[in-house]
Amino acid sequence: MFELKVGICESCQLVQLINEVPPEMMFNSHYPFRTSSSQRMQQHFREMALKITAAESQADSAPFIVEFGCNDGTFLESFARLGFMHLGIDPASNLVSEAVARGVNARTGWFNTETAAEIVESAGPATVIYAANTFSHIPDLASVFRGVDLLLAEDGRFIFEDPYLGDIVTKCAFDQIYDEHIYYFSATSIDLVARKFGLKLIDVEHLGTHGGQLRYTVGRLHQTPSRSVVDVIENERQSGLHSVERLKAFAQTVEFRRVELPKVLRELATAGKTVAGYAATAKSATVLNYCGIDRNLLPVIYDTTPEKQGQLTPGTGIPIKAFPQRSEEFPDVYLLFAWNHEEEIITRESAFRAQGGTWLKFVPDITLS
Ligand code: JHZ
Repeated sequence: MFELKVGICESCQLVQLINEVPPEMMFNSHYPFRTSSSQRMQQHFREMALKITAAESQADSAPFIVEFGCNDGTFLESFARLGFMHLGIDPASNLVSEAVARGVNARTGWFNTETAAEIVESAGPATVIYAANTFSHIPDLASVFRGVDLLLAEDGRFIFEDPYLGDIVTKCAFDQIYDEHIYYFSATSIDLVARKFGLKLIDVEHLGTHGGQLRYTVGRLHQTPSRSVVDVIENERQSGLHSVERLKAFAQTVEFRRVELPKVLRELATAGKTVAGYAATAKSATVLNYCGIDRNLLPVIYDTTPEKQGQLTPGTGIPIKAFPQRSEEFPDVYLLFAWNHEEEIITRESAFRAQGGTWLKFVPDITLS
């Protein structure tokens, strides 16, 4: 049993889980999440690959792209097609096989100081090291930063994307807090931590993906940071993002959600409405367990992942099934756990709304629409 408790480090301002779940318990040959499960995310990674390709084509040195947490190869596939030198590394062997089947050069493993040393010795320095939704999942940040320092070319860039503490707090996206997400990064904390390893934040970009993320670019101390670094850090300071008062106020709003969401579900049941969960996301484990929502309040959750179908949600035992194919089987209300893919989902599910279906959302507020 692991307690899901969050704290902040007073010296580096890093918001983080207090208890760590050993990574091998989560990221192994049964890992079910696929980057390709969202069309919008596929497009996002193709666009990012194009951006990197354009920049790398202008550079003097031959490009070498290393991605850790390469998952099913969605991002690296573009580089494989172009014949760019690349390498993906991921502990989920099942997904590495899928990446290899896509033509990606990928291997099973963890990214750390040791593997970075091996890669630089066998293949030379990386011009870009990339990680999306991965760095915030690794407890040993020091080992990653030391690895980056060893592997990165002198003018190389370490680019990573992760949920932004600023969005989590302002949108009350408390479900981003779950076992896999050990860190909740901000520009301030990343710059402070990177500097301990002879690196620094040189660019930062706000993204709409996964409900609000930052794309951080870290480089060496001689590299010049862009204006956005100064602006975002100043904005975080002015808004008091890392202050204990601000974080306590966030915790209080989260407490309201804990009471309100099950209340809405009880009211819907009393009104005779059928409700089903939309997507058995990793995030939903926090919502269900924290708000005490079990199969009495939510009898089923639908999800596209074959490995999740036929299973029960952890701790709350709600059956996960494949989505209904016929409109007669639609529920009256869908509780949208994959709210971070709202646009993509609501567009695709237009038949549900056309039939009178209602979406129940809980981020940023609890709404029925
Ligand atoms: P989604 C995972 O979190 C885990 P999750 C991880 N820790 C992380 O950081 C993020 O991804 C990036 C289903 N689905 O993307 C498929 C549908 O059924 O919000 C998956 O089971 N229909 C690495 O799980 C799940 O949702 C759909 O239309 O919170 C993925 O949910 C879509 C788009 C998804 O991430």
